[in-house]
Amino acid sequence: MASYQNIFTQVQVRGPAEMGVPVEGSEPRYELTSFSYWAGKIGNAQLGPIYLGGLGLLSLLFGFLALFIIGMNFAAQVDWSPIAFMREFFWLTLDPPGPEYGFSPFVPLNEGGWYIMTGFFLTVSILLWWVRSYRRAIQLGMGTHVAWAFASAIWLFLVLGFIRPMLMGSWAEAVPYGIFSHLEWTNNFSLIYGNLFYNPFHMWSIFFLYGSALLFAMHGATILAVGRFGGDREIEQTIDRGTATERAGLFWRWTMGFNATMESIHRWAWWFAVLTTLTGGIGILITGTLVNNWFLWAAENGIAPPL
Ligand code: 07D
Ligand code: 07D
Repeated sequence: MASYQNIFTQVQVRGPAEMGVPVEGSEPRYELTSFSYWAGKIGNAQLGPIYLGGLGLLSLLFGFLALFIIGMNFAAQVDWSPIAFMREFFWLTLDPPGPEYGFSPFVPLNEGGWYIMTGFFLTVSILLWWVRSYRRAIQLGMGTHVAWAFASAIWLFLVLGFIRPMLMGSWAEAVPYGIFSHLEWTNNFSLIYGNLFYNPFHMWSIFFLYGSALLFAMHGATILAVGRFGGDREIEQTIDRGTATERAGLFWRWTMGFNATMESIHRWAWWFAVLTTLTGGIGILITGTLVNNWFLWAAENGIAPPL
C-alpha cells in the first residue's frame, strides 16, 4: 500500500541507499548518500550518490572563477564595503569593453578585460557541464535529450555574449554581468533596434515560451488529476492498463477532440522548450547584422502599418 502515495499520503520508507543500476566500465560508486525528509516532500528523499568526475570538478572550478571575478569587481566598485556590496548588489555590474576596443581580446583589465576573462571562464564551465550531461547519459545507456535541450539554451547564451558581438566586431554589444544592468541591456537592445516585438523570431520565441507554460500546466494537471487512479505510476500504467491513462486521454478528446499520448506529450514539451531558445538565438543573431530596425522592417514587409 505504501507505494500508492501522493503528496498528501506520503510514507517515507527508509532502507539502505539505492545505489543505481550497475554500469559497465564505470568507476567505483562511493556510498556518499543521505536522506532528507524535506527533499522527500518535493521529490526523492535520497540525496546522492553524486557523480563529480574530472569534468564536473573542472566545470565547477571555472564557474567559481567566473563568479569570483564578478564578485571581486562588484566589491571593488563599492570600495570593498560589505554593507554597500549587499545594499547595491542588484545595481552592481561588470560591463564589457567599450566600442573603442572592437572585438580585440587584449583589453586592459579594468576597461573590460575582466569581462572577457569572466566570459571565457563561464563559457568553459557551461560547455564542460554540457559534456558531463552528455557523457553521464551515454554511460547510463540513456538518450541524450537532456544534453541537446541544454545545447539550445547554450546557443542563445553564446549568441548573446559571443557570436553576435563577434559578427558585429565589438565586445560592447555583449550583455553585462549584473542583475539590473542585464535588464537595462535587454531594454536598450529592443529600443536601439526599433522594437524587438516586430522581430518574427522574438515572436516565435514567445510563442514557444508561452506554449511551454501552457503545455506544462496541461500535462502537470492531467497527471495529477488521474493520480487517484495511479496515473503517475509509470510501471503500473505499462503492465496494467487501467483507467488512468485512458481516462486522461478521453478527457482531452472530450474537451478538445485530440489527445497526446504518454510518449508524445514529452516530445511536445521537449520541442517547445528547445524551440524557445533556438528561435530566440536566431532572432538576436540577425538583429544589427541583417536587420537594423525591426519596426521599419515590419512596415516594409506589410506586418506593421506603414509610417
Ligand atoms: C529558475 C533555473 C535557476 C536559475 C537561476 C538564475 C545567476 C546570476 C549573477 C552574480 C529561470 C541564477 C542566476 C547565476 C548571478 C551575478 C552577476 C531559470 C531557473 C535562479 N539571465 N532576465 C533573470 C540570467 C538574459 C531577463 C533572473 C542569466 C538575456 C529578464 C536571473 C543569463 C535576456 C528578466 C537571470 C541571462 C534576459 C531576467 C532570474 C545568461 C533575454 C527578469 C532567471 C547567462 C533573455 C528576471 C532581475 C530565472 C529578473 C531575470 C539570469 C540572460 C532578460 C538573475 C544567468 C540577456 C527580462 N535573469 N536575461 O529564473 O528577475 O530563469 O531579473 O544568459 O525579469 Mg536574465
Ligand atoms: C538566457 C538561455 C541562456 C542561459 C543559460 C544558462 C548560468 C547560471 C548557476 C543555477 C532565457 C546559464 C546559467 C550561468 C548557473 C546557477 C546557480 C534563456 C536564456 C545557458 N519578451 N527579449 C526573449 C518576452 C520584450 C528582449 C525570450 C515577453 C521587449 C531581448 C522570450 C515579452 C524588450 C531578448 C522573451 C517581451 C525585449 C529577448 C527569451 C513581453 C525589452 C533576448 C527566451 C510580454 C523591453 C531573448 C529573440 C528565454 C531572445 C528575449 C519574451 C518583451 C527584449 C521568449 C513575453 C520588447 C533583447 N524575450 N523583450 O528562454 O531570444 O530566455 O530574443 O513584453 O535576447 Mg523579450
